[in-house]
Amino acid sequence: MQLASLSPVSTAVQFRPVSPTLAAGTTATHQREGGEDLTKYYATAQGKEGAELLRALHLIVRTGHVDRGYAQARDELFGEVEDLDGDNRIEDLFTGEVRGPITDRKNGYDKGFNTEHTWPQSKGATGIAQSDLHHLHPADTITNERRGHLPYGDVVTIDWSVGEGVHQAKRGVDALGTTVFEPHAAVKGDIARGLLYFYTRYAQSRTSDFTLENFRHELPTLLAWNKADPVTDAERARNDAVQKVQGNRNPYVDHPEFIDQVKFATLDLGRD
Ligand SMILES: [Ca+2]
Repeated sequence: MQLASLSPVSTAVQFRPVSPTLAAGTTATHQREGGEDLTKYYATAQGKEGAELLRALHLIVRTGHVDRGYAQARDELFGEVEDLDGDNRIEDLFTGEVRGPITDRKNGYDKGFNTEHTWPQSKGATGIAQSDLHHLHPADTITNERRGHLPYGDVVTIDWSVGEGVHQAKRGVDALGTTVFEPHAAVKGDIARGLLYFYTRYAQSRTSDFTLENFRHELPTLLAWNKADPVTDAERARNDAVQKVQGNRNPYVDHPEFIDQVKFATLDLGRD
């Protein structure tokens, strides 16, 4: 018997095991680093709903948010926030493919990853928003080019895809005839909660390029994706890690029920 035949194929595409999901609407009970209670962080949001809740959440997430610059933010992303178990292996946002060893932005690029802005830079992710890790993720460079600045959505007719089965990401036309991009299922809720955060953070303190062009089209899909892919412990841990470097949290990861209480579907989203 040749021992070589028993060696793992190092070039095979690798994925992490699926992590357990918590029920949608589950309230976070863990403590923030340093022991400060999440209840205190969200105190001014309690008892509010609709536009009033949205305003309260905007003020909460704006407070203490530090702009470290885009270069540092991406090093934090590749070196810390996306590698919480410290195994130096990073996931592609779109398919879940795992690559490594990656310890910073530079060797992330060497492995074919760059940084995906789920709210595109061309739609207003500039200034402090360009470096906001709540909506940034490592992604395969080629797949990221295919997504470009398309809205996210459910593809009905595929014109391009990568990966297979539950790990497939695809581009194509949605039920309304708009060209959209659809990532693998396990990340749909994460993207939705990140984009709902982005709207909450920036729609009321806009960058000069800010536009709702994508968000208006995406919103019904994001609300559905939030339900279909509930918050996981890994997503909560990521929220903690992002707070550690930039000073604010994603409320919709801590309290998914806020999404229902804001009533996004009937909200006046504001000017485009
Ligand atoms: Ca998920």
